[in-house]
Amino acid sequence: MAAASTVIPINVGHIDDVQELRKTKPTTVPERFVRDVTERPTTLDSTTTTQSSPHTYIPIIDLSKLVNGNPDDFKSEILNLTTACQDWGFFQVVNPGIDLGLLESIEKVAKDFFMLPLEEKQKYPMDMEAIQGYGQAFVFSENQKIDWCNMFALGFEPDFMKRPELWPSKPVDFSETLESYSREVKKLCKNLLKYIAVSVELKEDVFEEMFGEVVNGVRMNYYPPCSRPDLVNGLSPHSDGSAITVLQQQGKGSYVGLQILKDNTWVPVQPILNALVVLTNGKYKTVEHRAVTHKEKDRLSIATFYSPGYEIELGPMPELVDENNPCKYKRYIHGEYSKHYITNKLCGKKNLDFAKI
Ligand SMILES: O=C(O)CCC(=O)C(=O)O
Ligand SMILES: [Fe+2]
Repeated sequence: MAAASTVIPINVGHIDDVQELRKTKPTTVPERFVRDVTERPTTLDSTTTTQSSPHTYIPIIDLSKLVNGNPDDFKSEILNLTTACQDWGFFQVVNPGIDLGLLESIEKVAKDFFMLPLEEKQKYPMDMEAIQGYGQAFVFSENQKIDWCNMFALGFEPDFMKRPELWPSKPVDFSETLESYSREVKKLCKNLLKYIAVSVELKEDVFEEMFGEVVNGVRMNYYPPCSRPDLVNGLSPHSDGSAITVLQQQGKGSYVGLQILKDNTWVPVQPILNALVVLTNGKYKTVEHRAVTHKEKDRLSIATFYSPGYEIELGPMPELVDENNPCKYKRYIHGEYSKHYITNKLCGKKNLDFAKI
């Protein structure tokens, strides 16, 4: 999600809408979606792996223990947070302080939107420069392989990011639901950043002060079933360009589609509310992740990205740099990084090279 920038003429070639493909040619996967052997998803048996297996234990943070837990609970949950951010760059949040009904409503309006006829959705075409609207994003050439996914992305903040012409009139309660949802998720992001600051022994409002006028937006991803999930990517491996991402995965009737890379193994993540974290001079990790598809089932995910203002200069926090932890990242203006992020295809953690010394 980023501000519109100077127009770079690009030819992305013909992009099939994956939902239409699924409707009209359910057994066909066009060549443009078929990955080279090295890029194909490997661990596809994700439905059988659960968190009960110690190998795939994924950190869970109970936000209620941080917000109103007793001092012992608070301390132990901060320690959990530290481990989660250091070892994984990822955790699932339980008791996120968001009304369950709202989580269900946003899923419903998002799904209803994707189920509209193509002509209706195409009233809000993807602006590839800004990554807002409906369709495919992160495509930069006609030779580039594309993901088995439809996206619908919208910016909220700052004001100039909001593109009212891309907010759909159907379903009728879409905008209102998204407004309420994003307000609540923003509160969650602020809260998480506060506790992340505490976990690295910084002042709790350090990020809030640093971030200025935050950049905030949502991306809804819809993955229709695919006859050959072994050949395609739902969403290519990447790390997010935000400071923090809150990802809601479809709760019911779906499959385990999100995978995160841990010690060179793709680990499936059972759906709960997730958060992905970056930004502390390599002390805390950014996690590489991807989405895979399923032969019979579809899947929806809703990612909210929360970032510092574009004009803010970012760099390693001086408090986290010393002889033992030398500076690994340069200082840069966040808007420049954002532009770099959205003008390159999703490719593992390659976008981070921009910030490295
Ligand atoms: O569908 C998912 O679980 C992943 C979505 C994601 O990583 C993103 O939108 O950046
Ligand atoms: Fe992501």
